[in-house]
Amino acid sequence: MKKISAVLMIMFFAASLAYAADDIFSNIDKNIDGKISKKEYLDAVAGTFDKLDKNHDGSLTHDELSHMDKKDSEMLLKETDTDNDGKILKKEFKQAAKKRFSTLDKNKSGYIDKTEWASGRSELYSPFTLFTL
Ligand SMILES: [Ca+2]
Ligand SMILES: [Ca+2]
Ligand SMILES: [Ca+2]
Repeated sequence: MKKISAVLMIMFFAASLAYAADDIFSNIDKNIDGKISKKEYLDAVAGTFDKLDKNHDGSLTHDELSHMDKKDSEMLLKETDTDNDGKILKKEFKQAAKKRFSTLDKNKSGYIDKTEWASGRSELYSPFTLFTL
C-alpha cells in the first residue's frame, strides 16, 4: 500500500511539474507562435528579476532569495553571481539567462520549441528554477 501511494505521489508530482512547465511556456510565448524567442525569454527573465528584487535596488541578495530552499538559492547564486560578491545584479541574471537560452535551444534555431522546453526543464536542478530562469 505504501509503495503504491509513493508511486502515485511521484506520478502526481511529475504531472503537475509538466503542467507548470506548459503553463509557463504559454506565459512566456507572448506572440503565441508556439516557440520562445530570445527576446521573449529575456523579457520574462527580467520580469522574474523585478519580482524577486523586493527593495528595487537592482540586485538580489540572500535575503531576497530566502523564500527559496537554501540549496536552491546557493545553486542560483553559484550559477549567476559571476563576480562572487554574494549579490546577483540584473546584468548577471540576464547573462545567466542568455547562457540558459542557448543551452535550451538545442538545435540552435534561435527559438525554444515545446520539446526543447520540456526536455530542458526536466534537467534543471530544482522545480523552483521553473519560475526563475
Ligand atoms: Ca513566441
Ligand atoms: Ca534587491
Ligand atoms: Ca554579483
